[in-house]
Amino acid sequence: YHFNSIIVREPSRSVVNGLRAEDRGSPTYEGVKAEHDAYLEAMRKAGVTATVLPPLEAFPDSIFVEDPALVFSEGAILLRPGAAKREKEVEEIAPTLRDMFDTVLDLPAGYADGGDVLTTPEGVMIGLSARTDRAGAAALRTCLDQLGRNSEIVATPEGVLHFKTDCSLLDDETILSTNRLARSGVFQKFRQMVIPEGEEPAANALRVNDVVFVGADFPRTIEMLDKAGYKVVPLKTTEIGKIDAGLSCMSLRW
Ligand code: CIR
Repeated sequence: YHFNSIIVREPSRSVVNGLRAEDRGSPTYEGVKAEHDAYLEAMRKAGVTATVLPPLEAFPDSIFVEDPALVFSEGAILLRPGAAKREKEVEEIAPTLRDMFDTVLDLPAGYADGGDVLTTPEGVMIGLSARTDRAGAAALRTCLDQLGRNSEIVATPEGVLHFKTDCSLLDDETILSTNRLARSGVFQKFRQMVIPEGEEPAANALRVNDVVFVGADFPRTIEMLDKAGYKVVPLKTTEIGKIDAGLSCMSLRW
């Protein structure tokens, strides 16, 4: 969670057509843009240098740069998103990553979304989901081996979009998790903080340097983290939440 650099992409007007599992109304472009602007400003305040990519009208979900690629200080991996509509986002971000990283690997098989990948000091956890299949997860492990990173394949709870929809890293030994994911036992090696019932989308928090970003709509989670001594910065995620997104998805960090 110590980062110097991030990549973000400005939302396109087409973001109102972003993918969603359940229709709870479309976000507005202005609303998403305001949330994105506030996110970028907060990230910069947390000490990172941002590369800001231009909007892509043809790809409504392309603001969520976390899904088509993975980045580490040792190199980047171009993934293959499991949603057909998002597959070509990889070609769009590839030139930037090739410019910025000496090593850029291609996922050799299967499908994997960056939203299913949680990097921890113990290793990289790859959650199987409707977007990340076994072939993709296994192929990703071979790429991670090449970068010298340990990894393991785990399960994402049924009906949850991404592994990281339900968890985030708070510090070297602590994971913030929904109860449904914590119960599966995947975080035995960690201290776990469990999201209060009813605030499940708060699990997609984001630790950047000394700050933990948390969705502003989740007061009980904010209070819990605050009491535990974390420096919490609430950020609005109401609009992007309508297209199943949270805080980690809007940047690539290294
Ligand atoms: C999608 O369904 O792909 C987008 N509407 C939301 C992606 C959120 N990404 C993430 O949590 N990493």
